[in-house]
Amino acid sequence: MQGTHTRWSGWKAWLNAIAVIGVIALLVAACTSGSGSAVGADIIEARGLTDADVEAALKTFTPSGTHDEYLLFSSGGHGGQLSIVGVPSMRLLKTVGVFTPEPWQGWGFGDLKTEEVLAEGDVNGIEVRWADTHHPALSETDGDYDGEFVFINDKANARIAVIDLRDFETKQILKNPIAINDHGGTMVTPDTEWVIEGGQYATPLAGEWAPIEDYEASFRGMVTFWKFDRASGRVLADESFAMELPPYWQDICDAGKLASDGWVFCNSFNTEMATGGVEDGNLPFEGGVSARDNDYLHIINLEKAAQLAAAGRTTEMNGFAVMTLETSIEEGLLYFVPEPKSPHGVDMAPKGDFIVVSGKLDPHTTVYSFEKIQEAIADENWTLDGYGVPILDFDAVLEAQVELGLGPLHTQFDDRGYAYTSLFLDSAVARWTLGGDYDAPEDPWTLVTKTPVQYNIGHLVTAEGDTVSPDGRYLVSLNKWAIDRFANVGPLLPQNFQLLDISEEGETMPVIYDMPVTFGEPHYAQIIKADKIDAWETYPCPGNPCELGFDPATMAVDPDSPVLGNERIERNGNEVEIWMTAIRSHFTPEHVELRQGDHVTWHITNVETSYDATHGFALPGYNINLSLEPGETATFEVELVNAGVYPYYCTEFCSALHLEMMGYLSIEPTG
Ligand code: CUK
Ligand code: CUA
Repeated sequence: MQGTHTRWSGWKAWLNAIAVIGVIALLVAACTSGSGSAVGADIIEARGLTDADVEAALKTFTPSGTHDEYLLFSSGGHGGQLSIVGVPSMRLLKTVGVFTPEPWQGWGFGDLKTEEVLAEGDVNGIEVRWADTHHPALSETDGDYDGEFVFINDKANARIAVIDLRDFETKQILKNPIAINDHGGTMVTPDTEWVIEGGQYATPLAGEWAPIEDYEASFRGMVTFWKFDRASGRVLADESFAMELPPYWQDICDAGKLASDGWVFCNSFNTEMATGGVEDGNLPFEGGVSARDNDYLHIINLEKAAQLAAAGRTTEMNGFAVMTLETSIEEGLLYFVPEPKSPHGVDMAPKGDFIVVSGKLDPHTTVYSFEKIQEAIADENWTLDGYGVPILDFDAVLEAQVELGLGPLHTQFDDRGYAYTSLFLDSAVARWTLGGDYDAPEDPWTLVTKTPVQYNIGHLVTAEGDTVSPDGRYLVSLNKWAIDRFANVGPLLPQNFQLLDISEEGETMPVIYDMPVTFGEPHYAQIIKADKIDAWETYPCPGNPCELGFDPATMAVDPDSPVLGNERIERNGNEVEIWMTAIRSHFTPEHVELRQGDHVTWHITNVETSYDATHGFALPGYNINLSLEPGETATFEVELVNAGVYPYYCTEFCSALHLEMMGYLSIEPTG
């Protein structure tokens, strides 16, 4: 089935290419024949477009009403959100509120269910309402995206979030109980049993304090495995565990698949254990951390670790199950392999056979064989590091090194045996061939071509490019700098997503679109076939006659939901409860007459069942702003500290009489 699908995609790419060439031929013919009436010829001339420009336009233009074939799920960077972009049109479709309040979605402005999720991310009683998101991870079944959930990490505060793709809303935020910050997250195992969150800058674990002079003894790295329960759509913290690691800076992780299913791979840096302090005459971090020629790829036997964790071979830190470094060494759960020159990025090839790591300061990318790693472990072909972790022999596990260019970082794959690596210093995307069983069109392990990108590429992503069956077709280069690409909008520039057409074999791999990115620095993104997403059009209305008032937090009808015809205000002393409905174009009730000092619990249901009939609810002066999607119920609580007359109103232009969709909250002064 998958094979047929891939071949058909290949054919479609061909047909598209033929269609594009056909249109260009027509345009050119029209031009040269001097027929002034040919569609486009005037425009091409007036705008000074080249053939390549016209081809790029034809490949990306998506006529009104037609939909993109792929969706890109992008990290929102230090905006703390997740954004969804159509591919190939590169139209921004949605930014989902995750760690940061988001007014359009009423995310974090009174709506209790949203406030509760955001509060799950509080850190030791401190409200943290932003995040530095790096790596989104779409849920997988058998190593392929299934379109059900997406996870994302917060590097700054060691948190992860769960977003349900039925309604594209964040359902859960988890603060890692033992870590201050993270980076190697989120990644998922092939059936999404585990969500991986690797650490970054080592600290004493569980929020403990130790002097920096005690770094080697008291600071530690970590990787956390969060158990995901698909049925409830939640991570189960009680069944999750972490592994204590040496105080190297774990960087990015990837899960094994197929041949390597059950294993996890994280690269690291600062195995020097540099502690900085340039102001005291010490080597600065940038020098100290990159002093050695090698750091260590961490190779973790997750399957065995999970069995031991379930059997209680963990200790508790801050109420969380942690497998000590001692246990991991004793049980053979952790191995290292040297990785050259400031490594960044670790990417598992589609068949689960090769692990690709790039050293930022090495022009080569290094490919390890999972099979050889297993042999080296079986043969005990290792030396020990300072903490007693076996370091496998580099030459014994090396499959290939491919010279690509300057500053290689991250790698993705396609369906033809090509790998694509970002070159930060070269500002380029390199296409090269995998060896082994991949049957690439050119010789194995060779650089095929490089396409310049603008500028300073970090991650790159191909369509389904980190799954067991990548699609190829499109590649998005996530560039850190835009410089001259867009009109000057002041000293803070957008970043630049560039779309590359990778459907042709060999050396042709053009940039066909530039998209300015204005939501923080996205690091990673994933591209999924759009038809895998089966999102709701409106919130469900179960039963017959059906019951409206769905609560996205419980994914069920709220038993307290207001019902048409039974809207009311009930008072019990200073406690007031309101059941309100919203429908085009009125709220019921329209007069809410209360007293200063009242404490109000206010429910509103949007009783619409039409696609896109969203209402908003804004209450001035009290920081209340809700988004009520069709069929949804929301509840907020408010303490009426200030008297006055407050017009509440709908914020979505929902009908011709939208402006009239309002009411008065009258708060009578007391004393
Ligand atoms: S990282 Cu930013 S370019 Cu967080 Cu995956 Cu490499
Ligand atoms: Cu409802 Cu405007």
